[in-house]
This record gives sequence, structure tokens and C-alpha cells, in this order.
Amino acid sequence: MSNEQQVHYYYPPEELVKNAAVSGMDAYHALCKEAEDDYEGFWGRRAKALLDWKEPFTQVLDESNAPFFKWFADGKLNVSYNCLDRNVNKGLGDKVALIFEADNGEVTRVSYKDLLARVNRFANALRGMGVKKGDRVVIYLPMSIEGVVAMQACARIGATHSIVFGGFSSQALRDRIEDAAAVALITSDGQHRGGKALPLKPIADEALTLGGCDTIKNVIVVKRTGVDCNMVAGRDTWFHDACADQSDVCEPEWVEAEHPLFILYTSGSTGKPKGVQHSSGGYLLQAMMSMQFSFDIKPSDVFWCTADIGWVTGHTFIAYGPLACGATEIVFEGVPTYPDGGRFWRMIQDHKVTVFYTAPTAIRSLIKTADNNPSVHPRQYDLSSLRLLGSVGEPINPAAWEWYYEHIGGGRCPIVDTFWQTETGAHVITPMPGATPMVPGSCTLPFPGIQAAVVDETGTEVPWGQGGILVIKRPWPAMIRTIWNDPERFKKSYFPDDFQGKLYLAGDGAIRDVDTGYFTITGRIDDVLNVSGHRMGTMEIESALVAHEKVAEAAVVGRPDDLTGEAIVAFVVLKGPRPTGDEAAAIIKELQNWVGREIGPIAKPKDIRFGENLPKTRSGKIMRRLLRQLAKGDDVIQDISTLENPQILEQLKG
Ligand code: 6R9
Repeated sequence: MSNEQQVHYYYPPEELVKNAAVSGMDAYHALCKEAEDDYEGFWGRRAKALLDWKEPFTQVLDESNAPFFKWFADGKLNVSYNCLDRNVNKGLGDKVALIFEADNGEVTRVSYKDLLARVNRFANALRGMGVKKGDRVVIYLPMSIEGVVAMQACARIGATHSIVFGGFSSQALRDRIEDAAAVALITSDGQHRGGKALPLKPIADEALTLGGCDTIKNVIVVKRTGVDCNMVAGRDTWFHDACADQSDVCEPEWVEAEHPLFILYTSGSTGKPKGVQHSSGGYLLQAMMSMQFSFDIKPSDVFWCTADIGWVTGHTFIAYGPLACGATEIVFEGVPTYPDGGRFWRMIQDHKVTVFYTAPTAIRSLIKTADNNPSVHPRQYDLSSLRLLGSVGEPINPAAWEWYYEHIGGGRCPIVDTFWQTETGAHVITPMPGATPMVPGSCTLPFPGIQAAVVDETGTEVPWGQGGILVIKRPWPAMIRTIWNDPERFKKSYFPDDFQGKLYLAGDGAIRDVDTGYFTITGRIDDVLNVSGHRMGTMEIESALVAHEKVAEAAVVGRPDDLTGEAIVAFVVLKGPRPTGDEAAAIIKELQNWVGREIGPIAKPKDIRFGENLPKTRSGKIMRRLLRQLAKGDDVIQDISTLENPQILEQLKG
């Protein structure tokens, strides 16, 4: 991007600029300057204006116990009140809050009034079971109205929810229940996906028998597929029975702004997934600001974020942000390829979606589908309702960006390539749709107020044009508060001593354009893979592999993949002799299924290779960089003089 002539900038359409929340680059720069000149004032003014407080805060930011920052700490509010009651009170009771489209195409519309009543009934049910402020509730549900209701109901009574993605295994569910010491589990009999009804309750039941889940007193089960399921007397209740006789009114629990709204487990570079703990006030503030600044949300918008509530994107952009802004949103159960590859485009057409937010991996697979099957090409659909597009989860390659821009956005919709993380809670680097000239593949500039930078190993900022480590220099309201149960790991992972504990380490590499300062994310710098936009720790997959009785040792690396961004490649040493031919093929299947059961299908290695050993240095360290080259099929050009066993490389080539 260094030579202006070669860079193609895409500009937002005038009509959008005119009415945008952030209108033009001068407005963007003015916001950044406002934050620079008066950091606390910038956030404090917006926290007052955008949130309804039961008790106002007097202090914006408390840095006395850094890096355990506190925002708006003496203020009290309720997140569910801010998302529901106040919209009803503003006269939006009959406005559609969410449009649920099921796997089979069935559509249910829920108004703000109705959503509030549903949330209140379930909140009362939870209270009746003894769930109270500060208790943890694990939610293991497919995409559903009840999923949103359950999250909001927890928020209403001050219970801290922890969603476990419905595609995760019983073991993963068990680990999360145990770590959070949850008192209740909300699940469903099953889930619909691509025309199939899959069981869910049996997986939850199994998790509860694996040990460590004695804290669970209640299991609440949503009837979704109608499949027979085992209900344990005294422990299990149907969701509809629990809500049946409950009042539509439920006094919110007014909580401190710092009260943990949720924990969400995400992969780190070492050990078990970490429970990222978020706040109530600061989190909701930035969920709303992202909706307003990055998505320019207007009362007339129909907003569709295709993420699952199991990921942070589904928290900020389904459960909380859109509702707090009084928007109408789509909640989608199913897959983009069922009943055919035109599902997304038909839904945009049918529901007149105006803002569409999805992941590059979905776009790439739909490009392929459209190329192979012209009958579901986006040109077959009326997508003229769209005015803005978004991308999230991984870097978007310019070819996919351009296709998205042309074929979905009709060349008239800005694309906001939003960089953020489970830990950041909300957008941190993203174009402003009515201001920022876009360059495919770049997430462009920091969200107003976010002080992002690229530094070297010592924490010194590097010149533009030079790659380095992405950091954020000042705390921000929606940031992670701690790792549940492990404050030391929080400090070590995000505020390392290398930077004197003063910089937030995102875990990604980045480079800034020499002319514009635009950020391009160059990928993770730790042992975290990004497969189809899902974060997976290599260590997690390795531990799953070595838990198999036949496996002696395993090393997992990523390999670039056209469709999924990265693909998982596992190098495995068996306890027995190195298998070949049919025997190897059978063990590969067995190990793939094993990892699928241990963690979840998304963690299955695409490629498994067997060696009599792994390439190690004389001091016994696995040479991962070398494995990455082998995984890609590259010639090993690296210096292997420190390698103990060079003959092993031949065995590990693909
Ligand atoms: C929201 C979310 C975070 C990691 C992050 C980075 C990658 C996310 C990106 C992106 C390039 C973007 N990532 N958005 N990389 N451009 N627009 O995805 O959270 O699941 O925690 O993943 O995803 O590597 O560090 P999470």
C-alpha cells in the first residue's frame, strides 16, 4: 500500500456520508482528538448519554489497581433494562426486536414488549430456582429466541452467564461448567441444522456425569426438536414449564457497572481455554457505540449478524448491542448452504436486511457455491435493501472483499472490516462507514478513543511500514476485566512484563501503511489458530491428541487454507510403530473423530501425519517453525543444524 497510485480506495457513497453518525473524515478525526484531549470525558459523556443509570457514576476510570481497570465503578445499572424496558418506555414496545428464522424457514417475530415479557418470565423462573446475583449460569443452546431470552434473563437478575457453543463436546462443556462453578445449565433437547435434527441434551447429560459439575442444581431444557429426552427428576425442568406461571414483570437487579455480565471461554496459547470476564456498564456502552459508529445503526435498519451466540460476536451484535439501540435484528438458526447456497441472499431479500455482518470464511465458501451453481448466485436475488456490510473474525483477503463489495453490496455499500476480539468486547480497529476510504484487506483505523499501536519486542512503537506487535496503549470501557479464576494469567497474557505491564497485548501482528497509517492484521503471533474465524489453541488440540491411548506425542500447527483461512495439521508419534497405507488412513479417521469428541468438530485436524519422532532441537524443543513449513509443503529452507534428528523430516512431508 506504500505507493498511492497502486492503491485502490473505495469511498463511501455520499448519501450515506450525509446522514452517518460519523460523517466524513473530519468528524472521525474530531472524535479521536476529543478522546486524546480528554480521555475520560470522551467515554464518560457517552456513558451518561447512551446508558440509563439507576445510580449515576462519579468516577469514569479507576487505574489504581492496574491492569485491573474499573470503569464507572460507583454507578449502578441493569443491562437488560437498558436493552428492553427503556425501549418499551420510549414507545418502541410494538417494534420488532428480533426476527427469528429457523433452519426450516419458519419465521417468528418478537416485539420489544413481547421480548421483555419473555425475559421477565424466565428471569422470575430462575429466581424461583434460587439463582441470584453473582451466580454463574451456563447456556448450551442452539441459535434460538430462547438463547437471547436466557442471556437477557441472566443479565436481568445479575447472574453471570457463560455460553458454551452448541457444537462443543461434553468434555468442553464439563470443563467450562467446572471452571465457572455454575449453578444452572440451560440447554435444549436438540438442534436443527441443515435439515437434520441433532441431539443436544444427551451431550449435556454426559457432561454432567464426567465429574466436577456438582455445583449444577438445575437444568432447564428448551423443547426445540421434540425428540425424546431423558429428564432427571428434581434437577431437570422444561423451559416452557418453568415459565408457565411466571409474571411478565420482574424487577431488575441493579448492579455495579463492574458486575460481571458474562464469562466467555476462548482459546489461548497455553493450557485450557480462558474464561474472559466482561463487565456490565463499560461493555454495554461500547456494544452500543460499535452499533452506532461502525454500523451507523438507524431506527429503520434491519440488522443481521450471522454469528452464533456461542462466540463473542453473537454476544455484542445479537444479544446486546442491537437491542440496546432499539434496532430490529435477525436471529438465524441453520447453515448458509441449506436448503441451498442462496439461503443468506434469500433471507436478505425476504427480510429487507439493511446491514449485514458475516465472516470471510462464509463469504469464501459462498463464492465457491455461487460459481458452481448459478441458480443461487446472489444476482438472482434482490439485495437492494442493503446499505452497509461488515466482516469479522479473520483477515479478509482482497479477492473475497471485492466479491462481497460487488456482488452483495452492488458496489454501493461500504464494508466495515472490523478487527476486535473476545477480550476487547467491541470493535477496536474498523472503518467508519460514512467516513473512511476503504482498502480491501485493511481494517483501516482505530475506533474513536482506542489507542492502537504497532510496537517491537520492547514495546517501542515501530515506524509505519514496519511490521510488529499490535497493542492498545490505554484501557477502554469494554475491555476484558480478568480471566475467571486466574488473575495472574490475565496479567501475564495481556499486560506482560516485556511491556512493563503498560500495554495491552492483542496477540496479533500488524503493519501500518506508510502513507495512511492504516492497519493490516498479519495474523496471530502466538500458538492460536484461526480456522473459519474460530479461535483454536494448538495446545488444546495437542492435549486432546495425546489423551488418545495410541498417541505418544503430537504437535499441531496451522497451514494457510483458501477456504477456512487456516487448516489444522497434526504431526503425531504413535506409541506403536509408525503406520502406513490403510492402517495409517484408519488411525487418521480415528484420531480426527477423537478430537471431534474431545473438543468439537471444528477442532478436527484436516491433515494428520505420522513420524517416528518429531523434529527436535538438541535441547528437546519441538521445532514448530519447521513443522509449519512442512505443513505448507514448502521446502525446508531453515537452518536445521540444531536439529537432533534430521532424518525425521522425510517422514513428515505431506
Ligand atoms: C471478534 C472475534 C479474535 C481474533 C483476533 C484476530 C482475528 C478478528 C479480524 C481478525 C483480521 C479482522 N480477527 N477480526 N483478523 N481482521 N477484521 O473474532 O473474536 O473469536 O476472540 O477472535 O480473530 O486474530 O485476535 P475472537
